[in-house]
Order: sequence, then C-alpha cells, then structure tokens
Amino acid sequence: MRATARAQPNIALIKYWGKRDRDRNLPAVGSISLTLDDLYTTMDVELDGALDRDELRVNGRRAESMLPRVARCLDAVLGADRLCARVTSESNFPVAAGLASSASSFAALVVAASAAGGRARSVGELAGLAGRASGSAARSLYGGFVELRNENDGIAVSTILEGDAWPLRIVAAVTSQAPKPVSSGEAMEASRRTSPFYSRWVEEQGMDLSTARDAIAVRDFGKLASVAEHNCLKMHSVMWASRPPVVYWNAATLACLESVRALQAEGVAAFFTIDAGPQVKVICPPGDEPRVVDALSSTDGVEAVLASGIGSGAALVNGD
Ligand code: 2P0
Repeated sequence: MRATARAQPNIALIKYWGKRDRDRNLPAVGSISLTLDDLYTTMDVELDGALDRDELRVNGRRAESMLPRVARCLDAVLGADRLCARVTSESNFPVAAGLASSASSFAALVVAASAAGGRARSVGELAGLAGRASGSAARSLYGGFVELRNENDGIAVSTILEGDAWPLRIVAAVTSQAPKPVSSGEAMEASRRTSPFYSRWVEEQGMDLSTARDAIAVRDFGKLASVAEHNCLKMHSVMWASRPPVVYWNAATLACLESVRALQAEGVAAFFTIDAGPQVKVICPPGDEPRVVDALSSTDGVEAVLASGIGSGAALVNGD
C-alpha cells in the first residue's frame, strides 16, 4: 500500500503549447523533449485506511494549494473509491522556477500511486494518466529524446533516441525564483482564444517536429539548434501577441540570449530554449559545457546555473 518513485523533469525542444481538449488535458500539438538526469523529484505515496483526507507535503511543507490537482490525479490512477493517501514529494531543484517540476512530480506520482494501489500498468498507460494531470508530465515517463504524438483520441509517447546515443548537456540559467505570474494552462488558453498567431503555430508544428526528428536521427546539432530556437521564439511570439499579453521573460532572460549568440559567434556549439518562465536552458555537447557555464554564470541577473545530462524515464524506487 506504499510505493516510492523517482522522475526527472524534461525540457521541450519542440514545444507543447495549447490544448485540443481542456477537460481531458489533451495537447493541440505534438512535442519533442529531453529527459534530464541530475535533477529529480522523489514521490512517496502511502494509501492509509486510517486517514480521512489526503495529505500532501512538498519539500517538507504542507502544500494545500496543490492538493486538489494531486487528488484528481490519484482518483484517475486508483479510482474515486480509493483510500486516502499520504503523499510526500521532494525535489532536488527549485520547484515553480520554470524547471518543469510539474512534469517530474506527476510522472513520479502516477508510477508511485499505481504501485501503491497494486495496479500493473504499461508505461504508455502511465504516460496517458500523467498527461491528464500535466501535459508535459507524459514525456517524463520516458528517457532520452522523447516524442509525444497526438494519436486518435489520445497521445502516444516514445523514446526516439536514447540519451547515450547523443549525450548532450543541458545548462539551465535561473534568472528568478519568483512564482510565475500566469500558469502555463491559463496562458495556453489565452493564446488559443486571443493570439492572432495561434492557428499558424498549430499548423506549422508538424513541420518543426519533422525537422527535429530528422536532425535527432542523424545527430545534426546545427539543424536541431536552428529548429529548436525557432520553435521556442515562435511559441513566445504567440504568447506576446495574446490579449492580455503573456511575457514570461525578464531582462536577464534576454541577456542570456545575447550570451548564447556571443558564444555561437565564437564557434561554440550551443542553442537556447525557454519555457513558461524566465529561465534559459542551453543545450550543448559536453566539450562546450564549460564555456556555456562560464558565459551564463557571468551574465547579469543570473542567480544560479544548473547542469544536467540526459536521463531515463520515471521509475519505481521501491514498493510493497
Ligand atoms: C513544454 N510547457 O512543452 C511546454 C513549453 C511550457 C512551455 O508543457 O496545463 O505544465 O499542466 O498540461 O505541462 C508546461 O505546461 O501544462 C509546458 P498543463 P504543463 O514543456
């Protein structure tokens, strides 16, 4: 009745932005991501007949505001007639800092909850359940380079290249640890309803996915860099043109972009991507990592720099 699972966040190279079904939280577009390895969330779920309500602790503190979303996910995994649960989550990186903590949290939660409830489920089924809680979480069930496709009435997620086949590094520059002003779910909805660029974003996604898939298959760094930066800036352009506008960047975000451009001009292999927050993630081969870390660390406004390799999908740590 108790199990612990661990999952890593993932960083999208071709982004998920927009939903085709809000009730079932199905994405409007496919996406491609890298699962990280050095950052992770450990989730412990204990089903206990003595409890009369669910309990959630995140990094040692009660987290009432996140409880309804966690409870809905537990209902989806175990059925609404389940026992109440004591859920404990620990992340070794700042949560709510734009480092995809909801992806690692819900990926670990579905794995731990299924095991605690004695349910045997395929990784595909677990990805579907994680995706209902948080679209990007479906990708953290898989390791390496991961593609999420829209398929029929749901999603299909798979590893398209193992991480050790192309061991790139991910360097994240944290520019603010303040909670985001608008949740990504709300911002996606504002984009869908009001951005003049939204329909074009959805239309072009297949082309970007195909370019990225081809680049990954032959490990063409320049081609992947070009399409990933384009896809990221296009997603932010959709948000900037929404009414009211959604701008997650700060001055340091833009300063990091300039640092990456300066590195590229010096011949360093590196490209940036930015999610629903002000942090900048830079992807590079291992040999270029020291230059990237130095450049980001000395960029004005950068509070911390975290580096990670590519890791594996969510897994059970133990269970009974
Ligand atoms: C991504 N993001 O592909 C994109 C890029 C943010 C920008 O997936 O509403 O927290 O829970 O399904 O998964 C963040 O969105 O959204 C996200 P919900 P989620 O990584």
